[in-house]
Amino acid sequence: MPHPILYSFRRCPYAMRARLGILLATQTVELREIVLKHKPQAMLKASPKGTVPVLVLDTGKVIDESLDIMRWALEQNDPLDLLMQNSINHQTTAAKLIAHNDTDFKLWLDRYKYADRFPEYEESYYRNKAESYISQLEAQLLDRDNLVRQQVSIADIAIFPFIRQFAHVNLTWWNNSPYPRVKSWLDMHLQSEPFSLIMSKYPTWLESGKSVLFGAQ
Ligand SMILES: N[C@@H](CCC(=O)N[C@@H](CS)C(=O)NCC(=O)O)C(=O)O
Repeated sequence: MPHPILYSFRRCPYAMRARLGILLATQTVELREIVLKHKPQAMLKASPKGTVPVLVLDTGKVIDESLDIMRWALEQNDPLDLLMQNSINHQTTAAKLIAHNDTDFKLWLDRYKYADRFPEYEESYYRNKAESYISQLEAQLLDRDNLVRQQVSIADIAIFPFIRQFAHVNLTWWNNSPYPRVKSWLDMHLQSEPFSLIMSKYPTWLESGKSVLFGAQ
């Protein structure tokens, strides 16, 4: 049986969440590491919008939104119950946190990260806008080690790759920022085994190249 194909880019937070979902769902895919400036024709043929991650199933079905890839993987197998199937309340909280991350927070994160491209305001203005989401995460972590419940859920693995980006814009500022719970939560996920596994380096896939398997073997 051929494995589904995942077009991925190591440093992309959307691709990170997809790889985490696949790994924690114990699925196996053929990983094709791409370069964003030279997207392979085969990927663009499958998904003309040209963003990673893209998953191509053996049925030919294409899933080209990171959250949908996570959900697809976890619907195959979800040993940690990351989807929190028995709690509509938890699912709703997770969906709201992820939606906020993917819209408002991501917008301010990009302006903060590339503040020189948005000279209308200072870097700190953009950081300040993004910080309201970080405060919200800090409040979520008041009574628990993860965002929705004590154990990890889809919300944590969908969101922490973006908070990592936010932290990395100015690590000195981050280390001195008033968000102790978000900092510990981020460190916990960055030091976790799944994160180190999904951040392994793969050679770039060339159309003619050899395939690399990723996930449960
Ligand atoms: N909504 C998409 C967003 C994916 C996305 O924007 N990925 C970025 C890389 S992090 C990308 O591929 N951008 C296209 C480009 O840079 O050419 C998803 O969740 O999968």
